[in-house]
Amino acid sequence: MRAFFFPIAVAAMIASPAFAQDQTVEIKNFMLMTVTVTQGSTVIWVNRDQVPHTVVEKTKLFRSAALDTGDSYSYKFDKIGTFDYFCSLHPQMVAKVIVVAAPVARPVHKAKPG
Ligand SMILES: [Cu+2]
Repeated sequence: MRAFFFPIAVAAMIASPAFAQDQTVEIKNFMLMTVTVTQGSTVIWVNRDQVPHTVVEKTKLFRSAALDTGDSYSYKFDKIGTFDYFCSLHPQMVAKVIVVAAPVARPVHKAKPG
């Protein structure tokens, strides 16, 4: 009946959350996207519209130049928090980047040998 025992370490690996992960945000149809990333991640914005856009944080933490079609801008988020940003050319375009704590790394305990 030993087939009932599954390796615990494998299950733990599958369940472990991702750490800092870069995320790409497409700017389309005059819309910015709200994204949630872990601390230390880089967000990359790519303009998919046929008009220029910018990404500017409300307190000027980051501020891109005008992005033409296909241009991109990236910013690394080292601080936890909620960052409101907008397009300076179209101020109705608003969204947020929400930065959450990266999970603490924990060693995976091996199952006791049978
Ligand atoms: Cu815009």
